[in-house]
Amino acid sequence: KIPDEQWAQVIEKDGGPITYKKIPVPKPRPDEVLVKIKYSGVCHTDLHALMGDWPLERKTPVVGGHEGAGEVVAKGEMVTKVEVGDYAGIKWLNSSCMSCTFCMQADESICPHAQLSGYTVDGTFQEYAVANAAHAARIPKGTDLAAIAPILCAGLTVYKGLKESGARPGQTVAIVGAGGGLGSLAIQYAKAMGLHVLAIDGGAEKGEFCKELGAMAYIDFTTAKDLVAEVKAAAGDEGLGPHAVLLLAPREKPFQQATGYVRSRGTVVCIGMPAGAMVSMPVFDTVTRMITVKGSYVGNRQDTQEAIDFFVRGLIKAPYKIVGLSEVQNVFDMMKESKIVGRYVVDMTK
Ligand code: 8ID
Ligand code: ZN
Ligand code: ZN
Repeated sequence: KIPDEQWAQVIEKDGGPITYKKIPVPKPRPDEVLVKIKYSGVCHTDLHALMGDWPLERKTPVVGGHEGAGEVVAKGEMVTKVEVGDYAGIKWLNSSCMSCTFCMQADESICPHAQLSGYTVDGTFQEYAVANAAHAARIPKGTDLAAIAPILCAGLTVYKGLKESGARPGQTVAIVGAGGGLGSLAIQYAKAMGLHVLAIDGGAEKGEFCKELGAMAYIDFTTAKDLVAEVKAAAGDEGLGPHAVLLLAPREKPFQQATGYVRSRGTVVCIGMPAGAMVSMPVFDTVTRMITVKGSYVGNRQDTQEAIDFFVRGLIKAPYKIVGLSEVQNVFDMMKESKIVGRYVVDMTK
């Protein structure tokens, strides 16, 4: 009952448009599962892949997508812990070597041999996709597959980023790009982790949205006269600033502002990846205010299961919109103009 051909969205040339076409259904290798994808989220990383704007080599042509949720329909002979019929998720980390020093410490996202869904290997914008069984996310039976799809990259990434920030319950985190895909989930995870949220994004609609999701304050970067001062003031505690900052926006400017408003001893976590951008900060302040600046890149298998567990417990409710697989380019067009509020998820049957 597994067909030979299927519909897919394929990146064929830098800059796009992405091509909706029929391609062969892949076969799982001995250590892989074949997942019938029901829904896939559309991440801004998919747009970077389409534009070819990162200094990281991409396969061409490549099927895009890396937030795929579905059901296992076949598996390789070495796969023992996953059964046909199980729900599974395919994420950015499609596989890693499992034997380098990073993999041995479960730091598989920095494995030099990692394979990336929708980038170095075919991803989840297709009806059937393969992933290494150990890296495929385990999703409990009965879970809403459309709602959980964005957890597989956006949710996992912001959950890991919040852990990396070291912010503790009761403290305040500023989320930059709070109205987007990662941002909307970051508000929800931060709230579930007992943090106060200061949301930063552009426009009134995203402001309403962030407050509905649980942000205590919203700062509009498009109208703020002195963004740094406004963020410090909104964080309370006599203007000391937020304890942590999650930089999620795919623009350079916030990466040059964050050390200005983060609290002394605070941590700035870089997650968004604007093309060609640099982080910059005054050495004097960084030293005398003891500021930490670090990067955070998706998460490992354990982080994945923890992020899913928050969702399954009903703690994470970020709105998303569903469109057909054939409409991925329309989603990219809206994303380029920062018009998306929350996340888009594509339905593989349409
Ligand atoms: O593991 C990782 N580090 C990881 C994982 C997943 C995604 C990194 N990413 C990267 C993506 O590649 C992308 O560069 O995170 C970035 C954001 O992804 P996204 O959340 O999927 O993008 P989005 O839905 O388009 O949201 C971006 C938001 O940023 C706002 C936009 O208005 C939008 O709501 N924004 C912009 I553009 N400029 C801003 C600014 N100056 C800003 N918000 C605040 N200040
Ligand atoms: Zn992603
Ligand atoms: Zn490795």
